[in-house]
Amino acid sequence: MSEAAALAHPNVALSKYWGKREGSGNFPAVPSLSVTLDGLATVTRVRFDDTLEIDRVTLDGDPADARAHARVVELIDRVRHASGESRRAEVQSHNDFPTASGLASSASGFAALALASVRAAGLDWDSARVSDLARRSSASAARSLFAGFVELPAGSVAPQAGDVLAARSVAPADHMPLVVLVCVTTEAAKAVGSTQGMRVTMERSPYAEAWMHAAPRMHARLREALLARDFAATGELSEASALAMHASAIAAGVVYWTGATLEILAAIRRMRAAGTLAFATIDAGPHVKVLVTPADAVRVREALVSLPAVRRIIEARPGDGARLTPAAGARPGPTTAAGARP
Ligand code: 2P0
Repeated sequence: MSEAAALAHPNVALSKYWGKREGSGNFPAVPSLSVTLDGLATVTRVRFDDTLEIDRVTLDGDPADARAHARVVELIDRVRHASGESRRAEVQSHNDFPTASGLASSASGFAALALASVRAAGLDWDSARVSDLARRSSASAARSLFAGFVELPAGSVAPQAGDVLAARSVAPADHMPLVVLVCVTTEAAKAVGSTQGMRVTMERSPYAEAWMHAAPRMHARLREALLARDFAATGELSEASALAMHASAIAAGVVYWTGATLEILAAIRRMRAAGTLAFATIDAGPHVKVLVTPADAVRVREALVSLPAVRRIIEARPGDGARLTPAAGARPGPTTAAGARP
C-alpha cells in the first residue's frame, strides 16, 4: 500500500506537559495526562508517488509554510528511513475546527500524520510505536493516538535519541462523564508557540525548578483522582496544574493570558463559590477550557457565553483515538473502525 488516510482528535491536558529534557529527541521533562476530545478532528492523507520530485504538503488546501513543511518532512523522513520507502510524498491535511480555536492542531495533526504515513509506507507498527513517532514531532500528539484519558510519561533524565517513549491509555472515554467547554477568547493566532514558550520558561523562569519538582506529584495525584472517578478532585488538580504551569511561564515573561482569560477564571471561581463544580484549564494561549459534568454543562455554558470575554464556545467530550479512514477525498467525516493495532 502506498496511500493511507487517518483521523485524529485534539486533546486537552489535565496535568500539563511544559518543558523538555536537554538534548535532541523531544523528550518531555514532566509527565502529562490528557483527555482526547470528540467532535473535532484532523484528517490527513499521505500518498507516496514516484512521479513527485519533492514532498508536497497542503494544510486546509493551502501549501504549508516553510516551518510546517519542514516539520512534516522530518516525520516522513523517519518513516522513509524505517521502511525503505524512497518516493516523495503528497500530504493533505484538513482540520474541521479553526486553528485559532485554542485546541492544539499540532496534536491532532501530527497524530493523524504519523498513523497515515506509517500505513502508507506499509509498516505494521503498533499504537505505541506510532505514538513515539508522533511525539518526536510534537509531544502532545503522542497522546492523541489513544482514546479517552491518556498519559505520556516524562523522558528519562538523560535520554538517548533512539529511546522509545509513547503515550498510553489510563482509562477509556466513558470512564468519567465530562464535558469540556472551550471558551474561545480571540480568533487571532498566538504570539509565542509552545516549543519556544517552554524553552524560554526553562531558561529564564525563577520557578522552572519548582514546576519540574511539583508537576510529577500533581500528575500522580490527578491520576489517582481520575481512576477513583472523583470529578471534584480531578477538576481541582487540573486547574492547579494549569495555574502552576502558567505561574512558572509568566515569571519568565511568557504571558499567554489576557484580560479575557482572567475574566473567565473569575467567573469560574464565582460559580464554584456558589456550589457548581466547574474547573478551568489553560494551554499556550488566552483561551480557557472549562471542565464540567454533563448535568451542569448547559447551565455553565449559558453563564459563560454571556461574558464579554467569551467570543464563542466549542463543546467536546472524551473521544476515540486516531484511526484509519478511507483515503479517497479524505476529510473529517465518517470513519472505518480500523485503527492502529492496540
Ligand atoms: C500540554 N501543551 O500538555 C501542554 C500544555 C501546551 C500547554 O503540549 O514542542 O505543541 O511540539 O512538543 O506538543 C503544546 O506543546 O509542544 C503542549 P512540542 P506541543 O498539552
